[in-house]
Amino acid sequence: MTIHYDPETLKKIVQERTIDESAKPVLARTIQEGIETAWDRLEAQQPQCGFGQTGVCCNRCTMGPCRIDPYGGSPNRGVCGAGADLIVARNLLDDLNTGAAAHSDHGREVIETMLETAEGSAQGYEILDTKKLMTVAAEYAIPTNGKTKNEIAKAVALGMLEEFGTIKNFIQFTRRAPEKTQAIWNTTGIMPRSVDREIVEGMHRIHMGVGADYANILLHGLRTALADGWGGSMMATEVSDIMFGTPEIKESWVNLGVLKKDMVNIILHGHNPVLSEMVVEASRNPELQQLARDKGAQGINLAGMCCTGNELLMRKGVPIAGNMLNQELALATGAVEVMVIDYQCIFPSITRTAACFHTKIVSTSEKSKVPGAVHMEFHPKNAMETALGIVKLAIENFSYRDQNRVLIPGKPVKMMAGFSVEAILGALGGTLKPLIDAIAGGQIKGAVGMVGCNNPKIQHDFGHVALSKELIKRDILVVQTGCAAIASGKAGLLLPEAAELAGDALKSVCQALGIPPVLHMGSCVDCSRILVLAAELAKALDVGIDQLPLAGAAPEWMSQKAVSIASYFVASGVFTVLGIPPKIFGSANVVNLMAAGLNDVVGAAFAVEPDPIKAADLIEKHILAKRKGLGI
Ligand code: SF4
Ligand code: MSK
Repeated sequence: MTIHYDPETLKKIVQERTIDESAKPVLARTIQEGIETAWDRLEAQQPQCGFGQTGVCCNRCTMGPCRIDPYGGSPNRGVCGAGADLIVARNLLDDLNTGAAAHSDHGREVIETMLETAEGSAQGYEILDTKKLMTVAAEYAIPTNGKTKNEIAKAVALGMLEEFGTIKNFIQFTRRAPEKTQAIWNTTGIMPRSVDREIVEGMHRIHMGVGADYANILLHGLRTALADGWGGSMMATEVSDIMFGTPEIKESWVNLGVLKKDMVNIILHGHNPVLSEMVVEASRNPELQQLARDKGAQGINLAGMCCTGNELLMRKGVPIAGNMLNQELALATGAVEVMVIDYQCIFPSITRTAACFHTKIVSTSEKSKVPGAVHMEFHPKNAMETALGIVKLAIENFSYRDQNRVLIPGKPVKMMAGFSVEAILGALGGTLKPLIDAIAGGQIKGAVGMVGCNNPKIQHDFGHVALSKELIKRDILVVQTGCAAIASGKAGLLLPEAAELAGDALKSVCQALGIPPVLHMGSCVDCSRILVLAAELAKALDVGIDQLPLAGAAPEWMSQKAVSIASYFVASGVFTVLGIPPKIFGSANVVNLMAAGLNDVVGAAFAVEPDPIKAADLIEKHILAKRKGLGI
């Protein structure tokens, strides 16, 4: 069905929804052809529930659901007697738990794959980064003398799997934090004991009638978040590096223009790289390449989406089609044969979008099935077989593409990615000293870790791009992960030439090193790389992370994982500005604790500021105060 809009109205709607130039023509198509997207569904949800937005509805038990008047009127208690503070705090912990669980469960799967690889039962994998394997083995005090690579990898995997339910009461990677930061965690009682324990205890604490002290509940939230950042997520990053290689600086391409009209297009979407790494290998299979040519295609084209895309970009240089709000638009190009999904951030309605075209959605995880998808379940023991099967399915589906409906807009944008901590150290000549000198000398005023998603409540990519530009203009270096990094890539900020947009001081540093002023550090779990970098800086200066001129930002966040990430940033001592208000404004006490009280507990707190200029003001003020504290 074609819906007729006058060109000006259509242009205005598209303009309001996104700043992504490559997305605009496709977005216009979705509007004209009635292909539903998240923006349409957000509109259909208006007005959204004020109780939900302020966090004061509770549906935990069958005496409810209950809701509290967020303005202090009546009712002010649920049936059980819970007030706004408790209900808001429990809801927040619920979100945080879910996010920490998602990251950590992903981490566990990567570790299990390494275990099966080391035991020889995984198909097609090998241990690629022996250097990192040895480093991590040393941290876990695993003897390596006379041992084979696989024996060491097996011991590391078992050591890490033990961390999920350990009774030794600490997580090994928390020892990477500076002593002063660890001391804060010990004093406040938020040193995480094990990954699963904190998440399970968090679930326990939000059960009806388990405690009524909102602050106590939120402190446990910080402990759970630390178990994610310094536990589940960090293990996911480190083991992915060991298995698939630690990222090095490389160039690639980004936006919907990476799709190719004359090739079989396969999009890899989700978060866990274990299968998609195999799809990359499978796509090089000569027989499949020939089959693609036999079907009339020039070859097989892989493109990433969201964080599976970031993982493949960082290590393999696979181009990336877009971030979270690009997922439906990629399908609406009509050029995608198969979208492979693992889990997280995949719209549940993705198969409805695919059904508008010939595209097949291939689900691969037992825990993330979607009605209407072809399910090709991934297991390490048959990884290559599954990957070959997926690529073959895509090639066969190429025959069903209607080339007259293909709309691939514009040209892809070049970008630089692969800034692991190791790659950053490499660019600096093997030591952090040049970075520390640049910070001390004021050429770099400070650094911001910008993370998180897209959210149709904010013009797509605007939050990330506007804040990044504002920060670099003020000589503040930006490091990014997740959808934030993809947004910057599309806007051209991940290129050394973008240094022209930076302040003179930062510009000179970037030009001397040949790096962009915004560095792509990886996927959502790779926010742990930001923690490691911050820890190394703090250790070099013999201070806690909370004393550094650093900040965090999540301008367009939406997911529960983002709640966990922002919380482990703050719990680690990093002031963090959110562009979307969290669902806590029904409790003044919770807001006060999060925005101010935490400063006395962990040396950092949250702020909410959707306006990028004002957010940059807050961040700069914070960074200048921290510089003053350090006497620089
Ligand atoms: Fe209502 Fe209390 Fe049950 Fe929540 S736990 S639904 S506030 S009675
Ligand atoms: S993919 S969690 S939308 S960053 Fe990691 Fe993007 Fe947020 Fe998902």
